[in-house]
Amino acid sequence: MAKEFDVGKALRDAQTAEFVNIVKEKEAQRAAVQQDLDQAQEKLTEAESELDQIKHEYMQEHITRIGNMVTRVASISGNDNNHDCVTGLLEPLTNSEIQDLIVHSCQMSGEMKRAKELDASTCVSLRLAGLDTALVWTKENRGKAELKRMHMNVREEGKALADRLITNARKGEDKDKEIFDHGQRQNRNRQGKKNIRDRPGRRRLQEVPSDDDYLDDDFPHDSDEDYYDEDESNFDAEDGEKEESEFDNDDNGNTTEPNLEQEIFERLRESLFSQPREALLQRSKEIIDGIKELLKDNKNDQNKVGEAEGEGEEAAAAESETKNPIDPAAYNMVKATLEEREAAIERGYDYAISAVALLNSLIEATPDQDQLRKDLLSLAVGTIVHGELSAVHVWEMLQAILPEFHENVAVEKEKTCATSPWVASCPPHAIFREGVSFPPQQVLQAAQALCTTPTFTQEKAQACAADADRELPTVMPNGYYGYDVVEPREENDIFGKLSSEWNAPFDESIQSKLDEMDEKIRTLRDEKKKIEDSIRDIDDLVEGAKESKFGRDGELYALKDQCFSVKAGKYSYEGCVFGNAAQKEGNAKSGTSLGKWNGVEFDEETGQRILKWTGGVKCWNGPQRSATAYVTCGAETKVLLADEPDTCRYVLQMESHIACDDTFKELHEL
Ligand code: MAN
Repeated sequence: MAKEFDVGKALRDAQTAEFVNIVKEKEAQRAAVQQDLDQAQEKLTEAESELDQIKHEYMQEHITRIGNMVTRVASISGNDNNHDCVTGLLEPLTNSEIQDLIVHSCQMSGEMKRAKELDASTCVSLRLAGLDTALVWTKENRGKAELKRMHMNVREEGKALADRLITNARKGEDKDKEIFDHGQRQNRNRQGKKNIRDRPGRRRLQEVPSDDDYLDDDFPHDSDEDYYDEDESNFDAEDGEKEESEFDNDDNGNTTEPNLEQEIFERLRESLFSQPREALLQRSKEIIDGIKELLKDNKNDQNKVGEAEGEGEEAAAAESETKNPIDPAAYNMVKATLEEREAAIERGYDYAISAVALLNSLIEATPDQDQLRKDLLSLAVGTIVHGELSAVHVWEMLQAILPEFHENVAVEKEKTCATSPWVASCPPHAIFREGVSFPPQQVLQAAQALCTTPTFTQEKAQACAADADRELPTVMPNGYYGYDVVEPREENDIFGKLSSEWNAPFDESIQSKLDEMDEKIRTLRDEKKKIEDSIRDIDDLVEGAKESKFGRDGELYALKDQCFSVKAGKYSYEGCVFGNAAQKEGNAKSGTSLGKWNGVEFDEETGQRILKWTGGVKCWNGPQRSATAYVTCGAETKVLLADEPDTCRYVLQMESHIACDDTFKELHEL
């Protein structure tokens, strides 16, 4: 024992002396490392503000550029000689006409396939247009939203806006998830429609012809109520219903509180622009019901034929052969096409309702009339650009919005399968506002091109042929009931050209500067983190030494992160100093955790060091596993024995030089 003690004590003395030096050294380093940290922080702050500056400049440049473009496009005094750019598009319009243009632009872009893919029920193009002019809206709720005018020079606002603009410029519009999440997804239309159709005395826009003027008299107005019954029952299963119900009619059938959204919707669907949409929805319902019925009958007939053949009753078979054969595939195709158009129209309404809500909040928040006018111009151009609308779309909208054109539209009294409110506007003509010809030349030219496209009129004829005698159509051409499926503009469209200028490719020098700064900041952050880690190590050591974390004399420091193990029965037990303890079966690499390091204690009576691990894997019907090692003096560090005196409580017997101190010497009278 004396020999073991001497060897152990010599090693222990050397190591504890070394520990004192290490602690001193680290303590001395502390100030210098702190300085490194301060410097790293300074560099990082500098780089971050440099990055902010670049972003800020980009933002300012972007917003100024967009502002100039809007002025050029909107004003009549623009450069007329350049046929590649639209000018005079908005100045002749009143504020409310511009608002209508924005709303219907949203409606049209909502009807596009892209809107379906985005799955947003907020007018994405209007919100993107807002970003381009420092306007941001809060989430919409029940037809309301709040406008936030971002002040570029208020630090956080400017930063947020710049980041959004740059994200969009880098990744393209489809990536701005935040915007898409700003709408509600409660299938408001279905619910709204049901309520609206039930409600007596609905409000009308004055200049709009009534349904009765517009729609074919054969339409079943009276059965309107059950128009959406099917959807109603679907809706029951969806989560939006409860939320919506407080605005529903109460038990007596009285409307308790007006639903703003519903009102907006009501006005929208009665606008002249929505008339072909409403007409198609009505006719579509009729056709889909008819097709369902027809296909059902047809199936029954076929079954009868089957039975008849089976039973050999030739008379019955012969009878059903005399009926007109029908083509279920064709009818199913018509049905699918109509359902697609219905869904598109509903999405369009979603977008348009959103646009009204956003514009209402803009008007509310902008008492300054000059500012409001400026905002409306930017938003109108931006919504058309971001919404992928074409010159023909703009022309169509203007036909519905400007009273001067209503005469054309109203001429079409006899509403048929081939009716389009815009068809009567061919050939397109200009009007005069404040002595200026309107709409701009390029828009008129696009309309002219459409009017002279043979398919434009041919399609209508085809649609009418299909609808002859009000039988169920077997083809569903575009333009049926005046509704043209809304497709994104072609690239060579005048607004396509505007769009490529608007969404100018992210300047390469800015792009590379941003990338460079990002990389620099990343490196600086890594450096800073490394310094922080080393400060934490120093503090752990210095503080740990003071708190005897490494034993009374720091003797445990030399064993830091070393593991010791022993075999006992079918298990082996392992304890790591400042690490974990585990029980392993056979030669398994991993095993059952017996706990994490929980410190060292000194037993005055025995002179032993007590190492503790706690919080191991929970024992079935018992405590969490834990391990305790009793270390007594020995020349070599090793585990002698392991035992489980109580279930899941493990005890190790160890020897190590760390326990070869004066207490041990005295106790054993060495
Ligand atoms: C395992 C081992 C034993 C322990 C039992 C408790 O078999 O960890 O040491 O006693 O579980 O169920």
